[in-house]
Amino acid sequence: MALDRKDIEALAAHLESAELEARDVTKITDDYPQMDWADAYDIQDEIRRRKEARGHKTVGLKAGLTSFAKMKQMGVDVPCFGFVSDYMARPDGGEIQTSELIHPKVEAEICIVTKAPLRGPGCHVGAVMAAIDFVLPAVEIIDSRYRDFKFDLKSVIADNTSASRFVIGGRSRRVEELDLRTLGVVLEKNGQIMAMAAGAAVLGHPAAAVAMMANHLGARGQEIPAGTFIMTGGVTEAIAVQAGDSVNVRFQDLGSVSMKFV
Ligand code: OOG
Ligand code: MG
Repeated sequence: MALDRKDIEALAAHLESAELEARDVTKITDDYPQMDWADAYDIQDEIRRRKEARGHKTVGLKAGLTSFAKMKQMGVDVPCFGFVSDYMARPDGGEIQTSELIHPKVEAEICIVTKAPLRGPGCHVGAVMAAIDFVLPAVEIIDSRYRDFKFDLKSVIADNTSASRFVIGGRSRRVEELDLRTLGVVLEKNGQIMAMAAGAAVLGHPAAAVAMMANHLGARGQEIPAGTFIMTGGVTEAIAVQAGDSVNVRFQDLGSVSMKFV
């Protein structure tokens, strides 16, 4: 740990205020180049503590930068992990207020809900498959608090991996009914196809993102509890949206998820 508790708390307040006021900031490693990985996750944990202290429930976990398309788009080569809160959820087919956001982008994500706890180290795809209760599709709206979406991995981890809004839709399926690797995803904006991919784009298998998350949490003495909603990360690159845009994502066997940006 390179930062002291006072710096961690100040940086959490700084990044969370930027989120809540829809205001961009420069990446925090510019001012704190000595910051390490533990500091980055400690800042994120402090943001989570602040939200929970104000009565917001943490309703899911997310993996980010798990697809090769996303890693390439953002210029990083390691996944990251964050959380989503109750107030970030929006209904399928609903409206997303762009005035509350800085520079939103949409991502198509294969999600799971667990029926058993997962704890690393040593968690693997098989253990994750055994712990999946059901699979469901979602769109994540990311909104980095960093100017022009320019960041490094430590800065984005501290910023709760750009978490902003999410929409769960479509229909859920039992994992035995699906092949998570070949599951196709087509992302449309204003009726035009913007990106497409299959589940294998996420680390070769979306369950690998969950295993990696369990191993990451295990190293910090935490586990993924039963009943956890987990977003495994965007399968394609993220697509920028603005007021007036309609987004519809079709997931093979899981239905579609849509929203309008106003
Ligand atoms: C970081 C968050 C990435 C995903 O699904 O890859 C993410 C970012 O690109 O701003 O949520
Ligand atoms: Mg995402």
